[in-house]
Amino acid sequence: MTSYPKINARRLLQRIADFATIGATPAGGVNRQALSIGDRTARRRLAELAVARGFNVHQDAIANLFIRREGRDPSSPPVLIGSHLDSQPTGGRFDGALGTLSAFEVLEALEDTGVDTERSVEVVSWTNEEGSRFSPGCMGSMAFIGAGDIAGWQDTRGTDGARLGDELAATLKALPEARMRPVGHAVSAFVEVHIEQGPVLERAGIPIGLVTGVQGTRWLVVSFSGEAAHAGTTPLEFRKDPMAAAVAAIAQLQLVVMPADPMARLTVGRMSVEPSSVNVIPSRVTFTIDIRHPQEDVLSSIEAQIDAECRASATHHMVEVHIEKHFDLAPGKFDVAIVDVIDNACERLGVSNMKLVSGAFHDALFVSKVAPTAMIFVPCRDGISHNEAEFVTSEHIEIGAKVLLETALSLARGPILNAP
Ligand code: HGY
Ligand code: MN
Ligand code: MN
Repeated sequence: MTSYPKINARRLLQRIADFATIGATPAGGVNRQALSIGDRTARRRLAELAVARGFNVHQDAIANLFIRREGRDPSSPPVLIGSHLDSQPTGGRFDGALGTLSAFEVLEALEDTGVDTERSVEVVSWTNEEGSRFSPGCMGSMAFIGAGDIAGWQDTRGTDGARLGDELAATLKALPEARMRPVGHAVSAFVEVHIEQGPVLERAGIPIGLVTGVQGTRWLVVSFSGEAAHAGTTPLEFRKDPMAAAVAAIAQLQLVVMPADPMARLTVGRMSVEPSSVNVIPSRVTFTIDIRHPQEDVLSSIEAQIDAECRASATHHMVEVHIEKHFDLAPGKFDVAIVDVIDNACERLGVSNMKLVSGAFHDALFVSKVAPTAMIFVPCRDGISHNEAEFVTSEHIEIGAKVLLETALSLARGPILNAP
């Protein structure tokens, strides 16, 4: 080892700017939805960078991408670091990409100084964290821990009508130099850097969040079915209008859920109307509901409220209602020992931090079921995310990567700062 490994901030910032051109949107964000051409291009770019540094590149049957730097003991489970490269349709350039590229920068910093770690260090880019094109989210990490259904997901249709199996095959094919590996392997620890996607760190003026856990998430798809009819000739008493039922149910839920509990989150993010003609009373209205809460029992009571309000509205408007659950992620806690390793890394670096629970779900929550896991948050401007205006300062990007490097060295049993 020539010198102590150091994050090359300029290189990392350049990488982030470079990846932001892949699927770039006119408003400065990215549209790199899972298994799309943009997602494949980003994976390809990362694999090319990895091969150029002599790292091993692997992918599995759900297209999770792994980049490995061998340790002294290749047989011991690697330290895994990383995040995701897929984005929302109008996503920011940092959500996922920051964690994945910071992890790759850690690997490069180790390689730059030839430092030896006992454990191998692997960078991962998880497939379909967002779930915006193909539901559910976190498909890659879910499959990795044996909680997914790769065969069952093959015929899933994306919001653009594409078949998941076809897109997945094309994605795997687009990276021939990535050696295939089985889905799921032993990991000694997993650490993910991510933007907070909320305002807490920025308001506190603290650069690092020690994420102790993640709140629960459920995704419901509600369909009201009525009777298509003429907009001009059908009086109120003859209408079986699913739009009237949907609007009434949503309005009622907005009144009773979040105002009653400041920790509750309820979002109707997507709606489709059939036949969607200006002068036809719809036959069917379908919409999604995303609910979040730190307590699982409260999530269940919110779900029961949704069921009751939708059924009451369906009865009142003489239509049918059908509710499906597409995602059910219980709240979870991260490993205290890994949180401590990150905390100690911050101390050695002289970086202040604070503990917090994540409002967003992350692949780390799934991985925490099979390996000691925790996350490192950095602030984002005004807490804005899932928005093209998402922004992180260069200073916070650098601090996040430095803490990740220090943490990875501890976990991989490499040298650590000011070691006695
Ligand atoms: O929706 C989420 O919480 C994550 O950011 N995909
Ligand atoms: Mn994310
Ligand atoms: Mn996201």
